[in-house]
Amino acid sequence: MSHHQRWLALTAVAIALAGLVVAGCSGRSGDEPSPGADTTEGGEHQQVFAIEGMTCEGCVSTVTMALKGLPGVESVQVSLAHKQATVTGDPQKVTEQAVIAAVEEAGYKAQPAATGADGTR
Ligand SMILES: [Cu+2]
Repeated sequence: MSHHQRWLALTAVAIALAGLVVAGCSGRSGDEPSPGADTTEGGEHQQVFAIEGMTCEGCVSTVTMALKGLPGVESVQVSLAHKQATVTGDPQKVTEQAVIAAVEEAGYKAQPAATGADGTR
């Protein structure tokens, strides 16, 4: 075993760690989404929110993680191109306020998007 190999291995680890830190552009490691204990049947509902402030895929995953951590949320679809987040879950638990608060806590802005033809803004 040469000293060179060990040094190279350590360097590789350091680079990998640095890469992980850079990947989360806002520097926040999202909370692990707690596996929901109760799954409501037939209560699925989609809500669409306009998200402000996202600039890269790192932002997308930050917002996604923040929303997935909310109680009642089943799935989250965040689009950087459309600046939108689609949240699927139990409408009784996933309130607009909860979603907006979670997005703001992650460092972005959210507001309910008009999904119908009437785009009041
Ligand atoms: Cu970003």
